[in-house]
Amino acid sequence: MYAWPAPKVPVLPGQGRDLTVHDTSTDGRVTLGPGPVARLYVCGITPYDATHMGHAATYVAFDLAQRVWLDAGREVHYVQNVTDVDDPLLERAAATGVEWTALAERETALFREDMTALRLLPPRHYIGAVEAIPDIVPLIERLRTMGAAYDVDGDVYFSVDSARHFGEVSRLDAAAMRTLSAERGGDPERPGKKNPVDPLLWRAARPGEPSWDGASLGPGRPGWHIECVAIALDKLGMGFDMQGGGSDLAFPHHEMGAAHAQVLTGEHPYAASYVHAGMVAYEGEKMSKSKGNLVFVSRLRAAGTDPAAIRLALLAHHYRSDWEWTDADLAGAERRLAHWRAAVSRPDGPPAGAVVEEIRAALADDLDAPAALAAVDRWADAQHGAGGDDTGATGVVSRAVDALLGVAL
Ligand code: 5CA
Ligand code: ZN
Repeated sequence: MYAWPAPKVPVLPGQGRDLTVHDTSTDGRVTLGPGPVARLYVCGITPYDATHMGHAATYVAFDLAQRVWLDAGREVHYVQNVTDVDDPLLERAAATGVEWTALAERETALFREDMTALRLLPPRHYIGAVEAIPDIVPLIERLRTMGAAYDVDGDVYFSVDSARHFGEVSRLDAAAMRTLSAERGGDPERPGKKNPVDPLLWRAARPGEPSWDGASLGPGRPGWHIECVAIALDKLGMGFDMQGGGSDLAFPHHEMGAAHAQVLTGEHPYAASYVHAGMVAYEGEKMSKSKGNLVFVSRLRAAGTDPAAIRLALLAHHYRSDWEWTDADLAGAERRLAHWRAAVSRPDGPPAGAVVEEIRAALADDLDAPAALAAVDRWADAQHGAGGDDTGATGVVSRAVDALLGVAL
């Protein structure tokens, strides 16, 4: 499906750096040496409600990764999905009396607008679960032939015990996995399963639910994890550089995805790094569509908030930290944006070389956006007190803030 228009990314003088990130599977740092093309898969939305600050913060984090790679002279092959058929979407559609496809289309359209406003680089392939069904069915059939999948009353489950590396992504014990499985879309209590955390691959058609031809699987719809695996294997192949998403996806979603892919291909690893953004809370709890404690990007935009200020508010927190959104975040970002804009509008002052290198170094070091913002703050402070030598600095700084932080001054 169509993604959204790409913002221009200015090319900067000097040399960008290699990206080092924190990898969940090793709980350590990896420097990604992706060669000329960096391959990135970031899990997309389930489009049953508008983009909130938590989603936006997560997508901005992976946008920074791409900007570091681009600055280092690499090409980025970026893939994102849309979970446009799944239980929460169907439940919301039924509860609100909206046709489920109309709900998915409306919320996906709004997401595109939000991503465009926030100047996120679009994926090269933006693929819906429904679109991917013809690729998903043969993978499930293959897992079944291999003995890695089994039936429970017509539904098909993946056997996690068939995956040699199962557990390597989240490194959780069985009890923790079981608890999280129940909280995050699994059904550990269902009788007839080999392992309580075994995830659904194919859900047989139920009355009143949409279903598709599943060949030997019978009519039904795909499970969640196999959706992302089918898309990632088709578009990126095994061993891609980074699997990204919020920390709530480490288990079960990314764990199961890695397990499916490794059994299917006999290769390891699925991804060279599993990178997870912290959870954004609001009013004391994780911001979530199911809880309804939400601050929407689109609502702030409609109220006249500059999207650049929203982006700066998100960048002020390190992507791996859990934090709580407050109105003060936005007020602080608006002040910072005004300060930076005034600084680049003044006659040239201090040279730009140091600040560009500081932004580069901060982002290459596990996407440390707060450190990058602090570097620009220092430059802007100095600029306000400086004279009027024509050093060309303001142009270089505004291009660096645009290229590396995605903020247009
Ligand atoms: N469609 C699946 C992924 S395949 C899904 O998780 N969709 S989602 O709409 O629920 O979330 C989209 C992305 O936003 C995921 O990476 C998720 O981890 C992230 N996310 C959701 N809530 C928050 C939050 N409160 N803070 C930070 N990130 C969040
Ligand atoms: Zn996913």
